[in-house]
Amino acid sequence: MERTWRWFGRKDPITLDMLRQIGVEGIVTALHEIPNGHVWSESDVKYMKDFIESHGMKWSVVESLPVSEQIKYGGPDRDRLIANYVESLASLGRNGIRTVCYNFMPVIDWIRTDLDYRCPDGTTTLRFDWADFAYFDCRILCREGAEESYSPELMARVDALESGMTEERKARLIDTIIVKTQGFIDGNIKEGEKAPVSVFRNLLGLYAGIDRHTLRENLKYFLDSIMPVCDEYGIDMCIHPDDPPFQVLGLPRIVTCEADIDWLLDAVPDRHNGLTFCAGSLSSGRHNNVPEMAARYVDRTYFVHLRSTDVDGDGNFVEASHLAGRAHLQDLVRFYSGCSRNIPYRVDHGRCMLGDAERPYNPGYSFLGRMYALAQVMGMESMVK
Ligand code: DNO
Repeated sequence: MERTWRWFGRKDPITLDMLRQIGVEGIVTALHEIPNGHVWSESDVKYMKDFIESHGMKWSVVESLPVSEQIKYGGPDRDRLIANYVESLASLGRNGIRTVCYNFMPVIDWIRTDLDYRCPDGTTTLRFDWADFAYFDCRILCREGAEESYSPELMARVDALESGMTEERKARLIDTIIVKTQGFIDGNIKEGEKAPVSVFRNLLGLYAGIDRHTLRENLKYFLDSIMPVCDEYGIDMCIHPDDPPFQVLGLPRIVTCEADIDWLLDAVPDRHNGLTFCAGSLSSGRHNNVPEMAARYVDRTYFVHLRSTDVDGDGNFVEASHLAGRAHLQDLVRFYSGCSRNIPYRVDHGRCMLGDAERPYNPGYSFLGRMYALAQVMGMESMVK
């Protein structure tokens, strides 16, 4: 396995020199300053690649080359945006960068409801709670028909939350769900947005009438259009599973389980249509058996995210230690280390610990917490070699 680390570019408070010291071999990054939908030129890609190489590492994986919403919902500008995407892939290909992670989640990328969940040992981690999420959906977003998406028991918990709800808590929920987790990954809503909820409502509106079937067709259309450039340069496209792997906010999500992944790999059988095996995202759906899925899809897996979760009886989940939880990272490390291909992996997310909270890190992307998790995974690797 190739040991990589997600680095957010020159603005990242974690420097490439620091990463070399902790055993990182490859960098996972993107040209974050280029707006979504614009072309990544060959020279911009080269500049970043040279910068990374001048620090003794390589640019191993692009995470992400973002897919514009219009491509996902099939808007009038989608062919132009796909042509731009193809051009960006060609720029990467000409620079020898051949692993690209992306996702096809409508409107909202990964979702959490608490970014500072306190663990018994004093560290903090990320959590998703259904009642908080349903509260956001039904009482803040006020999405039409939202209440029908939830069970009566869950709606009773939403009612119970109402009594203790303050304006400050509401603002924190909004910030957590649609701003803080989204802005830094080139999402739709940037930090500092004055009216995030109404921007978000408008975005949801774009998907009116787009069901699972149409979203799948749009994904196939996109992949069919980019496979020729991927074949030409040998680029592996690695879709990131939906996080969490279930339907939310009335939006279709189509990379949540084995049936979805089977469909995706069969619909576009070109071997450059592959997966980012995000153990953490998949583990937060109780329907997924992560080690079994790793084995089933290994031939089309070109990038691995190592992270784990604990899921309770109501489906709420919390990000677990990398040594625990339902992803069984020890089994995955043993399995991937035995593969003939040197698949890049990165430790995904980490606890906030030992002063991480005082630094301006993106949620989930602490330094000490991730370094600690990386050391745990390196320990696993050394035991199975
Ligand atoms: C969150 C990340 C995701 C991921 C994208 C890939 O921590 O795992 O934002 O990078 O979904 O496109």
